[in-house]
Amino acid sequence: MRRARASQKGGSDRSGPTEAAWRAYIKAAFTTSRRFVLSTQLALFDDTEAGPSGLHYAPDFISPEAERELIAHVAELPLKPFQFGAFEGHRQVKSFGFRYDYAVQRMLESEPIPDWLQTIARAVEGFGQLPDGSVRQVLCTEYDVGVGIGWHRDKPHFDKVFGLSLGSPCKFRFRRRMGDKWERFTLQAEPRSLYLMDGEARQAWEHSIPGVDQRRWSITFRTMRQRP
Ligand SMILES: O=C(O)CCC(=O)C(=O)O
Repeated sequence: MRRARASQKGGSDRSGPTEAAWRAYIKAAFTTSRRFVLSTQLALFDDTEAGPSGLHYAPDFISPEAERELIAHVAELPLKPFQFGAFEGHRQVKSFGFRYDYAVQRMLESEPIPDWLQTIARAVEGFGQLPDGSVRQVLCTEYDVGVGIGWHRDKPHFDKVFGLSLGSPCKFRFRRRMGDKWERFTLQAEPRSLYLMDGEARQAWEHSIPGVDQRRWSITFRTMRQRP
């Protein structure tokens, strides 16, 4: 598996990297990841590996410094337990752009995607070879130790789903039914990595994350399939 590493140019002070330095990290990540995805689209998780088709993975998509910056932003958000109708999940979330309301079973507009997420959203779109602005929904999630997410497929309103892992690794598990058995695959999603679920990985396979060993944050970037 080829690796793409973001450069760590640019200074930082106690308040974090400057905007210019931050853009430099992302530009580096964008450039290397774009090359990465172009050169490995067919090789990564191809027939020689048992992974779902449409699953792409870029380790080290952002630098450790950019990771710290993003975690600091997410930690400042008014995170709330994930609401699943009458039930409450253990993970803490904040949605931007749109949010699916399980109580009314509809996609609702939510706060606009904030400025601090725009640069990374552009980099993610670059990775997916999508036009700027394709990412219309962003979900920031915090998983405390022992917290995970159950088996599911993302709502059909969404199309491509990208996930940036921050803070600690997780086992990103996939399963799909094959007759009376489950076909399974686990991606070890390292901190600072980005995954993309498209095609079968998105439509045919379910995914889940078992309880994490250390606190983990993720930022999920989604394009829309249909206007809600
Ligand atoms: O934390 C992640 O990377 C996955 C999040 C996820 O599957 C979801 O919010 O639907």
